Amino acid sequence: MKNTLTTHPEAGPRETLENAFSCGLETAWSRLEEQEPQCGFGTLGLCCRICRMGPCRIDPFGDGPKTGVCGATADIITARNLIRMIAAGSAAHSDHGRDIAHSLLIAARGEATDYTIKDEEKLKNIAGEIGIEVKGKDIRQLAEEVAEKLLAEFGRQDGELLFTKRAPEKRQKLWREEGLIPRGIDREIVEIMHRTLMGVDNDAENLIRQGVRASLGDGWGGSMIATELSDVLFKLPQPIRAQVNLGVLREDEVNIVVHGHEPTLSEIIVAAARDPELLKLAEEKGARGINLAGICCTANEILMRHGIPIAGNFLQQELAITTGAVELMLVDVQCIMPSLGSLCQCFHTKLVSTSPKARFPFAEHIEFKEEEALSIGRRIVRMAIENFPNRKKEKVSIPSKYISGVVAGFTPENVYQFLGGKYRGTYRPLNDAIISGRIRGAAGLVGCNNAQMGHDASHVQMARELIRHDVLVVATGCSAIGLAKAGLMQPESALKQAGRGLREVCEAVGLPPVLHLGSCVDCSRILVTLCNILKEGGLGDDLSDLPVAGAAPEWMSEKAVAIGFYFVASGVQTIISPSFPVEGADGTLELITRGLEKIVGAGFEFEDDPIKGAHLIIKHLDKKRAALKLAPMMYDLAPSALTLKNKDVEKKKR
Ligand code: NFS
Ligand code: SF4
Repeated sequence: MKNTLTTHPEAGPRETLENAFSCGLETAWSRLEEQEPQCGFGTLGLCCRICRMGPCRIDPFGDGPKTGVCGATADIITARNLIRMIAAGSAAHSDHGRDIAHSLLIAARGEATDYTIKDEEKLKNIAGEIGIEVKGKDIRQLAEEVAEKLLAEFGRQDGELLFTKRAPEKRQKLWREEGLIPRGIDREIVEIMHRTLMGVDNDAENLIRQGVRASLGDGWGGSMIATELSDVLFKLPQPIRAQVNLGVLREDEVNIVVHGHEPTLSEIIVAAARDPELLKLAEEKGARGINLAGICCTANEILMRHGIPIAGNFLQQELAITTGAVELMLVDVQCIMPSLGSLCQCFHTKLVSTSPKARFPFAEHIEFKEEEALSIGRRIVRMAIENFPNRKKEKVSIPSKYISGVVAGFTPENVYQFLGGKYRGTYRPLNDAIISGRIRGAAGLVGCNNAQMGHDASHVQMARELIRHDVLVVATGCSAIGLAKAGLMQPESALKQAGRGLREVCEAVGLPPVLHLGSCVDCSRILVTLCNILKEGGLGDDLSDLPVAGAAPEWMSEKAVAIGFYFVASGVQTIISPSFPVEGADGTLELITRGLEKIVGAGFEFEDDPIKGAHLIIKHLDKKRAALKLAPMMYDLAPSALTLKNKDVEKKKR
């Protein structure tokens, strides 16, 4: 299978893949081969099936049709389809945020007694920030008021989303003047669906502007609410050591894999898996214990807060099952392949779906309700244990050597403590390191991996090239998992790969050069971190002044489109690969690259080569540094050795 070879040697468990193929099983890679060549019209974004006069397609090269039946041009078609992707992505993140807010609400009202408020300080901070009086209220009453007020953000009809106030004044003013401030999270998503209906908004720029507004409702709304309230309910993460990759599965234990996104479920499974009674049952069934591991972003949630090991990212979900060692995989929503159930048929693995929103072929459905959380969690864990004796030894193949250490659990709050020391949190040392040219700037690597591309290879190569050039990397989602698998979040080994300036700073403050900031909704932590850096001073007065950039180098989900857009709309230049499906329309392409830059001070760049992508970032950071008149980089890379560039440093050395 040709695509086997594209699996990144350090990140991807090739044996498991080969095991799957030798058993005649399908995976995303083999199904991709069957799909090839994939549709050229779709890749360029030139097809429309929004109404039933279609489907229509535009001929980009020959003398075929240049408009759809209704007269829609390539620009209109691509812009409509692109912002529909933003709507779907924002809807997913925001529905997640809504669910967390709802969980907090019923926990506060005493209707979901298995949840408690674990971070009272964060709750109080948020309450104060959104204008709720804290004094004299007990914690449950406060939680109820915060949950109600943030839940109202979803259905809000006008005004401005509360958390947009976290953005720098200048950015808020720009959004306001450009009509980009989201009024309500759901409202902007619904308006996309309205505007993209046949015969409504037929101006590519006007469409893209609405896409921007909805994406901001995700980043500074739904996703931010998800992150903030997850911290309140499940505690603010702290740096924690753990392990990643398929080697975390255990031959002698009951393996339960949680896959999906919402921590309301995975948190409960963590608790259930530690239940002494269930541990005893596992022993009785011949297992040495219960091993919980995660896939995708729910994995990041419980990694960040409990150090639960991660079995893999998006492209590894099928591989986890093909190890033959998973007793039960439970899923909730998002990024879950519909293939899992049939794959489980070849093994003893049970697939359990839990969300009323998401059912899957061959899955057993156990509906999750917060009101009965722990008893449902225990039922699922029990089911896994009882399935342990059904494991077929001859089918078990755990690629044990694929395992890496990781330090995860960074947040804007604790990075602040790290940098400033125990008693006085501050971003000063980071800003000073950027200003003096020890650190070039920062890059956020986010998003999925994609069977069309090498498994994690782009994430890993890009991150390595960046840290080599003294760029601090922060990562979330599947990108973070990919980087962790490649050992880049193990400070000891990662620091060796970092440039001298970055290494010096990281060693001094005790941070790794690649920081794990959490799940995909935790991209909102990146926004908050950037605001904090800006507030610290010396690096301009808007987010677009900062020497920072974003990248989604292997994206596949519509959620990544929404994330990319709210990064760009917040002033962060973003490198994307594969390209958004707009390349067949020059006008739309121009709009989301240079056009957006004129409006929000940042745009998209498409680059499939991760090294070239890294250098686009480096070039962008250098441009921002020059505009801020910052010192030249202290150490720059010569072909073979590090050379000193900054004259002051040279003097000092003498
Ligand atoms: Ni986000 Fe991509 Fe999914 Fe997480 Fe992974 S595929 S857009 S990174 S798990 S949400
Ligand atoms: Fe074709 Fe226009 Fe209908 Fe799209 S909306 S399918 S371009 S007729």
